[in-house]
Amino acid sequence: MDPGHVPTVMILAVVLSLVGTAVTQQPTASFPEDFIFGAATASYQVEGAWNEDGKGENIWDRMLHEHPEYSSNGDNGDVACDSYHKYQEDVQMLKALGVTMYHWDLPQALQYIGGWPNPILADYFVEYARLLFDQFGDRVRWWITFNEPASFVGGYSSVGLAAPSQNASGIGDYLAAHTVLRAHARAYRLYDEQYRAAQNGTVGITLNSQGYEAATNSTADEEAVERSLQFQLGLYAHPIFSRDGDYPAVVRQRVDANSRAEGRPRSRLPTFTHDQVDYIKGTSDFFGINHYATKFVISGEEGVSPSMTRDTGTVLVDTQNYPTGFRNLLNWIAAEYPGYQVMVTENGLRTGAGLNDTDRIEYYVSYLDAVLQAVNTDGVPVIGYVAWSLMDNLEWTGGFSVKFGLYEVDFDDPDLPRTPKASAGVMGDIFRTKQLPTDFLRSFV
Ligand code: IFM
Repeated sequence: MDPGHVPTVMILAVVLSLVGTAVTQQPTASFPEDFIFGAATASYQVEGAWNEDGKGENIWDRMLHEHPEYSSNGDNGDVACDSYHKYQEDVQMLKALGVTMYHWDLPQALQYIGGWPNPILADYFVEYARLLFDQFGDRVRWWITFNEPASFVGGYSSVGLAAPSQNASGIGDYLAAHTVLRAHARAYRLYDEQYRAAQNGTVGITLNSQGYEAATNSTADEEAVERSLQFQLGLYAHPIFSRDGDYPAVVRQRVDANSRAEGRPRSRLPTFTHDQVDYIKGTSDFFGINHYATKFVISGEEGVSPSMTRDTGTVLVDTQNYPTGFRNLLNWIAAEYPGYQVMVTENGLRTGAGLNDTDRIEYYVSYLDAVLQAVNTDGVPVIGYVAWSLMDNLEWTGGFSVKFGLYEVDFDDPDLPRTPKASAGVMGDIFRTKQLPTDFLRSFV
């Protein structure tokens, strides 16, 4: 871990000071006065300066240098949005900022010893957390240990989709998840024991889940929805947020059974000791959730063997932007893990280029309406919402042609100028007024 290159904009959870034209639509729906709004980016996706100031190589540098064919147009994060140098300009787009500790860019040196499937990574992570608490804890109030473990453990289950591109499906991903849960808990406990009293911050984790809806009203497909949620979200959430801790029973039972059927001497899903179950339980001050779309599923089998997909026992029928699916997901989280405040740490729409991004505005307003209904009608304790993303950036192997930004970045211009899109104006208004311009509401399904 290289303190010399600890990024100024490695950022999540930022409160925006967005510029742009005010919207004139009649606001009719209000968020609570203390609701937190923000927009997010991540270090590898915006910073660039990949080998400057003593920064070491990470697993994404390595994968996209060795295999440019894995990403769209051979794009990589060597320069990205150059936020490492343009941070002052970027900070002008923000009012305040927090920090996510790990957003997928593991130092390559740690991948040489196996990466996240190696349990010793938890020791390295806790020392990294200590360094961040020491260096930034006097200014940072919100810490997120990991962003989307369910996404980045995918780097241990397939080739060419995510770094480090290791083909260990159904084994490496579970081992990585196991280490990440232990590493997260250690960072949280470290903060509790040595920093919280003086720094008075909040420490949590961000998980990610699509919505899941049954494609038919059969009991089998309803059960498939529950399995999808438990494998995607419960795998990480149950050990931390549930009353009993440990992996969800259905995950334990299915991976154990499949492992036996495959003739293995042990389950592909590792086991926590009783002490570890107790140690991990309760190690988050809030429930961070990233969400983008909803999947419609039926019961069945697909995917290679072994794999998490096959263990889940579901077949994907369709994926849609479906705000009601988000409202249902928020309700599921509140029912499954009562007592935790929920923070939406990413939500956004991928589009092509263009400043007049009406589809993004409709997406945001409709999804924010779903959040509002979850809060005001259903009583889900959502305390904040962070849009992905502040600016167009490197969408991992999707490259620079996938656009998520409220601000456009012109990647053809060596100066990489930032220009607000129409969505920046509308979202800036929502963030300032805490009211939704409901004229933009759209039913996506
Ligand atoms: O760009 C990613 C981000 O790094 C993690 N969450 C999903 C985003 C959009 O795909």
